[in-house]
Amino acid sequence: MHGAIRRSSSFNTDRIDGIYQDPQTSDRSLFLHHTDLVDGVGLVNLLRDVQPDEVYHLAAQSHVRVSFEMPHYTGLTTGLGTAQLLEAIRAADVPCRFYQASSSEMFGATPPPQNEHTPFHPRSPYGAAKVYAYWLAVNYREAYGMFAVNGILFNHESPRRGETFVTRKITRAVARIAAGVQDRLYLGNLDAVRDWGYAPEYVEGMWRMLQQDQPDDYVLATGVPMTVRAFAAAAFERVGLEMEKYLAHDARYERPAEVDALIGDAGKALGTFGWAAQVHGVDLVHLMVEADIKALDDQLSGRTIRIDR
Ligand code: G4F
Repeated sequence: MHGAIRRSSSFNTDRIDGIYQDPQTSDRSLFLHHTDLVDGVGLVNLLRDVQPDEVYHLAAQSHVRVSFEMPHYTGLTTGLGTAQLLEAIRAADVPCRFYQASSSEMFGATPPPQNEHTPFHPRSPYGAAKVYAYWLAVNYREAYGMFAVNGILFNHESPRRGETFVTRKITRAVARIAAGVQDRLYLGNLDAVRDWGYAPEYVEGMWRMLQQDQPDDYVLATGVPMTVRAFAAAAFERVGLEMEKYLAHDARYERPAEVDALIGDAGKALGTFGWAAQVHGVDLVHLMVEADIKALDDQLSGRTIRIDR
């Protein structure tokens, strides 16, 4: 397996600690390569060297709020970066299957339930860039016969979720408040409804999409709605604390335009390759809170060792 990572002056592989292998490891099965979506020639060279069977295009500026602050950069990476990668595959002449990480953010203002036939109405520069990338994948399928697939994934979470997305921000804060190392949790809009699933199940769904005989587009979702407020309440409830004592509002976390409700219908994925989400709602909240309690406990007791690489 080969992975592409951006160069950083500090270590940036901690979220793949579980599978990371040092370059000196014999029988290595994971190879990481520095690259970037804006480096078109580098992508061509990498694809030519690696000759992948499958390419999972997950790279993006993926934070919706940040996309309002950096609309041009978001368009360059999330949108045009997809064009770079698709062209690089053609230039390297690699007959691979291509997965495009499309997003439920593309549905934006269109009311739920959302499925593969729902019109797009993005509400952020990020959503608009993803719509462009979605149609590019469809276009390369139709124009060049590429095995290009759009996975339209609703929010998928896990203990590895980045700390600035709302689920992890909440579960991490709850663990810290319970341990007495944080006083308050500041959030924006509590009324937004999301369809939160468990990321490992979604990754399996992505792989299944690329194992089909024909390329197509699929929604992955739980179909179970939950507000940000209900997610936070379940997290505080898990540690026996009253949410109202610790939760505060900060308008900085609100967006100029909000996506009010995302609730997916994954019936096509179920009918085609038997995929259905198992983990959602309060079970997902508790799983993430418990992981953050353990991570904090390891950190506070000095058991966490930063791995140098
Ligand atoms: O966790 P979020 O930032 O995720 P969002 O905007 O739904 O986007 C995520 O899911 C998409 C799939 O639908 C992906 F394409 C995208 O890359 C990303 O992974 O925010 C969820 C909701 C929003 O309505 C937001 O307004 O939570 C609300 N919220 C309230 N307070 C907050 C906060 N979001 C964040 N990040 N931080 C807050 O303090």
